Amino acid sequence: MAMKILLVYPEFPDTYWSFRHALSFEGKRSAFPPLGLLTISAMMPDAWERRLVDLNVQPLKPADIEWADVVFASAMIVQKKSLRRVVDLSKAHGKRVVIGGPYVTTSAGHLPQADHIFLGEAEMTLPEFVCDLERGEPKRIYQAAERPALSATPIPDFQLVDLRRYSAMSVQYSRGCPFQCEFCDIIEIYGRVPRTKSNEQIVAELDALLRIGWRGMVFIVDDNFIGNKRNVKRLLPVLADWSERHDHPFSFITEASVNLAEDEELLEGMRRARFRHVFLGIETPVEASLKEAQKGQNLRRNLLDSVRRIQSYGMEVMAGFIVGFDNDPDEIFERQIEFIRESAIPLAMVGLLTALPDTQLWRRLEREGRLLVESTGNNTDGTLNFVPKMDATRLIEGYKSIMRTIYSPGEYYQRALNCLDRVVAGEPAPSQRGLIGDVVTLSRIVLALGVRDRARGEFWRYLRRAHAQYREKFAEAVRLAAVGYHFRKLTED
Ligand code: B12
Ligand code: SF4
Repeated sequence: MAMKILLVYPEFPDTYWSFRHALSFEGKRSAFPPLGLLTISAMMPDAWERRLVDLNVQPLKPADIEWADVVFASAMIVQKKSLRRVVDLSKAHGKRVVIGGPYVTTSAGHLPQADHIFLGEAEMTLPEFVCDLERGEPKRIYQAAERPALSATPIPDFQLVDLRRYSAMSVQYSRGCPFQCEFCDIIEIYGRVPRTKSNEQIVAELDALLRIGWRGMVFIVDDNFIGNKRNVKRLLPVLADWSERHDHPFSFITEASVNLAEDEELLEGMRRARFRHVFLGIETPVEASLKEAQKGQNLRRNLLDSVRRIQSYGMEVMAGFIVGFDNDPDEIFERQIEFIRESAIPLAMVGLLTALPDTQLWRRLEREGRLLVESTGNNTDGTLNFVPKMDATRLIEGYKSIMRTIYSPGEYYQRALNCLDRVVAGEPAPSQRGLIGDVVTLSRIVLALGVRDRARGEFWRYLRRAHAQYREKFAEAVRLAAVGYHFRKLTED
């Protein structure tokens, strides 16, 4: 039976992660495409016609819904309002609606009225649903019995994506993480035994991206890219050789645990394969808080040394920081600011500790009677969903003071310069947009930051220093200025 399938990705609120103010310079609408939907699309029968509407790059038109037989939607908690609107609208058009993804998996209690609900990863359950639907007996709930081997994951349907709208493409190598951080929902959703794809699968995905014409940044969206060190050490040389053979069409960005800094082979492998950015979960420089968070992997070496070591392999370090641990001392805000300054991490994602559903933290706070409400899913919106040890008003004020300080123009530009100083230059990063596109982007940035912005004096001083001292990294310097502008705008808002 041929079916028309509409895949809908709900809208994100405007957060630090949306990169909205920086993306507009590039003429892009969103940073990354919705890989979960592209992946489930590839599990559907070839005869089913598929379309993607990502609300972060285009509106959902009534005609799109009218066209479809079935609407599939995926969401994180932070997209729950928009998901509800998508479901209601599709139901109002009389459509069958299927939902899944991390929000649906972790919050089964209060979901919108969809016809079919997928809990967990869909590699085994979606084919079952397809059969049930074709037999006319689809179930309401599909619960993955176990976490599937990623050999069952098909090449995502990248061709559904309008490449012009995104600043990077995504691939996934592994799911899960071996660590046990108390606040983390990754290990609850995807497990503590990292499962990886084969080298052949990854190469086939990169080939697919190349075939549809992508050039530029590729985000390896793993929870912890080095979760399975043995396998990743086998992948990295393959990745480097593939890049070499294809004249380096991509540079890579990923997420990893801090113990990356301990492993020379991994660092060298990532440098060769052209990893340019890595996001680390640093969380806090306070030892007692790291212990409380069960983040032993961050206690093994000096954290500042670890960051410096990774930067010396040509990777800009981005990192997550958290305030609100029970063990945070009174001077936590100054200590976080100091650490971020000294580590030369331009993009520091600082958040308030959040109890996500069904995490170890959630369970502890529930036992202690400290849970307040379900999380908004956005740990940077200045709200708390539990009773902290520190006075709540003080905590929120302190959090805001960190953001105001680290994204003030002087502080940010200095950090960006320090980062340029430490990150050893690699070959120029490939660009999807070509020279003319790059010139247009540069003019937009100069107009916004160098003419209209009240901090234009600092911008020009920064550019002059970057040009004089780090000429070979000038494009990177401009990119950092643009992203810093996004963070400052949001902080001011
Ligand atoms: C890439 C990524 C992002 C990208 C988004 C890219 C995009 N457009 O999708 C960026 C960097 C922007 C991002 C941001 C955020 N993210 Co994010 N992100 C991820 C990450 C690392 C990978 C997502 C991915 O592509 N996975 C690959 C696909 C294949 O996996 P999947 O989505 O789970 O899909 C499988 C199943 O779930 C299922 N499925 C999924 N959808 C559907 C739908 C249907 C109908 C069906 C049948 C099945 C199904 O089938 C797939 C195959 O098995 C995940 C972690 C993870 N491992 O998934 C976190 C994750 C999704 N993010 C998370 C969070 C919290 C955020 C932020 C709120 C962070 C913050 N603190 O502010 C922000 C919010 C964004 C915003 N603007 O406000 C949480 C969500 C928690 C939750 N329970 O909702 C996760 C799980 C990680 C975490 N614990 O921190 N994120
Ligand atoms: S290292 Fe990151 S992904 Fe792994 S358990 Fe800790 S927070 Fe979760």
